[in-house]
Amino acid sequence: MVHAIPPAGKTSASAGGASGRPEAILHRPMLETLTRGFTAARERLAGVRELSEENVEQALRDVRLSLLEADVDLGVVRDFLGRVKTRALGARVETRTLDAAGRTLRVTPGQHFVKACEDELVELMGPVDPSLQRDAAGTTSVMLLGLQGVGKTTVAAKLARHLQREGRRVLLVAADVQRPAAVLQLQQLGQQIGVEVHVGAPGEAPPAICAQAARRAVAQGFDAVVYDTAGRLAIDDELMLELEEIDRAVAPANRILVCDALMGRDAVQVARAFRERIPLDGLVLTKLDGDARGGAALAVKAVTGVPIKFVGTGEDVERLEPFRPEGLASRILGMGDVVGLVRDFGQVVDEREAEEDAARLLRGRFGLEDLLKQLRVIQRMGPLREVFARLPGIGGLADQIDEGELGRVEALIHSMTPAERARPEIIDKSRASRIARGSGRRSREVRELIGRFGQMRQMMSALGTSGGLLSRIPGLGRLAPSGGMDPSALLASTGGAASGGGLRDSARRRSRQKGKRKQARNSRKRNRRR
Ligand SMILES: Nc1nc2c(ncn2[C@@H]2O[C@H](COP(=O)(O)OP(=O)(O)OP(=O)(O)O)[C@@H](O)[C@H]2O)c(=O)[nH]1
Ligand SMILES: [Mg+2]
Repeated sequence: MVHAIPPAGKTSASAGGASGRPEAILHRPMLETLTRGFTAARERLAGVRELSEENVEQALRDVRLSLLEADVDLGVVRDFLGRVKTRALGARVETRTLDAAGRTLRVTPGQHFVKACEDELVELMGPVDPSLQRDAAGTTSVMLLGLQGVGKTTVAAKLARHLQREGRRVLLVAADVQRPAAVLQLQQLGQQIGVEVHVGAPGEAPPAICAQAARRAVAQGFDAVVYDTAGRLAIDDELMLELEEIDRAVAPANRILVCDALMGRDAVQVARAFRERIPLDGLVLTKLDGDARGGAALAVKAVTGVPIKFVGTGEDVERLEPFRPEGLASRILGMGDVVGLVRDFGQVVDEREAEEDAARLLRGRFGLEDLLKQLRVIQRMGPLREVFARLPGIGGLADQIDEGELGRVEALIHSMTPAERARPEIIDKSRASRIARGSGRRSREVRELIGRFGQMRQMMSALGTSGGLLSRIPGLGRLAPSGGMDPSALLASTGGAASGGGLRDSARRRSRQKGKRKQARNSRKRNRRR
């Protein structure tokens, strides 16, 4: 039996979307279609005094359109909308609530609707347990299966990296002998992350290769084994038989299906078809960075009962995230994924160093060298555009980020001497033109950078612990003085982020206020003299 399922993955042309340009993939924030629908619904309810059958219906129409456009399974859409409606209209809307500090907060009907959507989205996609099981011998064995080109081999390496981070000794197994280059691909990835790759003898069949690898793992003390199997364009008997044989040969503790987000609704069909032959423990949804629709993420659990355990968000071996329905739900709702962001931040930032930065900033000694370090931390968290997309309230700005600007700022700082980096105020006209020459930029850009940095530094020391982009992230309060430095403000000249103007405005406002205070002091003095 052959299911008529279109080839997925490498045929990514469809992801170019309306513009049809393949590079457009990189410039479209993840799940854009869904976010657009929910944002429209939220805006529609922004001014209403209470939720009624009528205005909720209208808002749900926006949501419905985006769900269908995102290729979410029809039955799931109908069900989901019904549940949101019941939840939104069902309970009496409490318009007042207390926050943690005991202050009264007002909840608008629009917010109540968003909360209903959020709860239902989480319910739809969860519950999720991203942990991987161990077999009787204590080995975390993972068999990866899926159609051709969905990212199995990449996921094999990503999972190996993930397990390696947990302190495990991992063996990767090249069980794809279909594609001549497949073994080499896995070997290269293994080498990149420092993980051993088991390769079969010429002509050896995949089940035999896997069985041999399982024995080797026991004999040589590997406590995690990841089997990378072959894919096919469509689900056929030959593929299934081979997978069943491997399954019998090694009895893996985890049978993980890999699907890519580009498959849309087909991912659900594929998961169903695989599950009929092999009991699946979970799913990895890849290329979530490349698809603006992402409908598969919403529907697959509801239809097949197979939970998503991880999502892949890029080609790099580090781009694998444990799936968190709450995070995805708030991202879809245009509210950012703060928890995920904080987790990533924790992975790349050295706490002690951050605290030292904070102390230096408070003493007013934060230089361009420190800024450079901060820019690098942010870069390590992934493309700046993605970092922004996950911040609450400003996710929409992500599209305007110019990654190149970050590089230009770096180039400028690199051309400065250590003294200039520490005290940018010493950079006069002739130093500026030397720096410009060294970095291939213009003098004007050097002066602009120094000007903006000066304003930022002044603001940060005046404000002490608040104000910046990163300081608004709950949990980063401790790092606020250094994290609070808002590198995006430096990108203001190209429209990189909206905060540049805000910073300039408030600097101007503060200086006006200072002037007024001085005037008042002088006039008090004059009065006293009289
Ligand atoms: N953008 C993006 N690309 C990915 C992701 N995962 C994999 N890829 C890319 O997708 C392509 C196919 O990945 P593979 O890992 O070779 O897929 P496969 O399922 O092993 O392919 P076959 O072995 O031929 O069936 C490669 O170019 C990967 O770099 C992801 O999460 N995001
Ligand atoms: Mg492969």
